[in-house]
Amino acid sequence: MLKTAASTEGQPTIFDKILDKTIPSTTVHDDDLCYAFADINPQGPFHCLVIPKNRDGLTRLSNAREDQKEILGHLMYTAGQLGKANCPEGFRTVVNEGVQGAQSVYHIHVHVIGGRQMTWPPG
Ligand code: DGP
Repeated sequence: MLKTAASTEGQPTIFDKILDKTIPSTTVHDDDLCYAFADINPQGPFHCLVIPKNRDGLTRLSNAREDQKEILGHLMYTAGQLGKANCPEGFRTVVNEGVQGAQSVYHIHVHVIGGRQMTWPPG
């Protein structure tokens, strides 16, 4: 199913509520810069989302500013570490972007999915 861009892009997101604990989540990782939690709709035995604690306009990958390279690197590094720890046989990292990229939450996040054999191409 095609997802549509949220008309509220740039407004507080459901992930802000997860960060401020208004909405409960299952913690996978927590550090000064990012938070990782179990996806509510897992696409594999392991599926978490890695998000920046300070979104700072980073709604989607294409919005990233040059001064956000460090946080982007931290999100990807953390995704790799979580994948390695939880999916030793391999895993997939995904950043959905925009309408055709099937992004539904406009608060940048890296999916880490594993624990099963992936196929290619993705849907
Ligand atoms: P995307 O389509 O790339 O924007 O992925 C958004 C993901 O967020 C999707 O896999 C489901 C997940 N998600 C949405 N709402 C919640 C929630 O309230 N809690 C949790 N844990 N995950 C959520």
